[in-house]
Amino acid sequence: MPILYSFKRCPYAMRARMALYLSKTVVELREVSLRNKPQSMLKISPKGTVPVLLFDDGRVIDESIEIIEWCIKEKKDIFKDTLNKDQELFAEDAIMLFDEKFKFHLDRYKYATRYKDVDEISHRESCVEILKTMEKKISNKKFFYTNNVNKIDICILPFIRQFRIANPEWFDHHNEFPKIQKWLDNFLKSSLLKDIMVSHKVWKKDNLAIFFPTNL
Ligand SMILES: N[C@@H](CCC(=O)N[C@@H](CS)C(=O)NCC(=O)O)C(=O)O
Repeated sequence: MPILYSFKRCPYAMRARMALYLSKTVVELREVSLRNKPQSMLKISPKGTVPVLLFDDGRVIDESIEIIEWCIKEKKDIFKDTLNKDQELFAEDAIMLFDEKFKFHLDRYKYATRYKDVDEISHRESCVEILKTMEKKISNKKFFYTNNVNKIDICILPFIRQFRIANPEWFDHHNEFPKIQKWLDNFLKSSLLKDIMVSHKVWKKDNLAIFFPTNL
């Protein structure tokens, strides 16, 4: 059985857990403290980020998108709906935009005190600009393009969730991206989110193994 080093609230680990969950891939879950990462994880992935997926044969995948790609390739049809070519291209660009730009501004908005001389409001505005471009493209379905979750949803929604958490009142009353608010709300109410956000104690070497997902 593969081992997943994970951190409950990390958006990258969340998207990897969603892909594993949707593909019904059972893993041994090792909850990590980011301040005290286990040596066994650093040995197989010295860059020290979660998620890290380790297979029985020693193969390691330590990028969240690659874990999702592995789930899609191995288990097929993990997403119920197929996007058209334009939607697929937009989804890929949007995922990159969130990984590269939105996350940068999100960190400086949400954790402004960790950085020197940052203006949290201007970083919040940069996030808003990105959300406004998404607002123009989103459908009226339950998720971004479809009624079932797709790759764009599991990749991006964990970041928007964090963006809201920085100031829920402000987010909920902001009026420039109503469809994005609804999109996030559908995700926050989903059993998918509930099932992948189960809390676990930080893993230690001699602990009993915890399996994820728990409800398969
Ligand atoms: N490109 C990586 C990014 C993963 C990442 O940055 N994860 C954060 C947690 S959200 C992390 O592990 N940071 C290391 C640290 O905080 O020490 C991926 O997609 O898997």
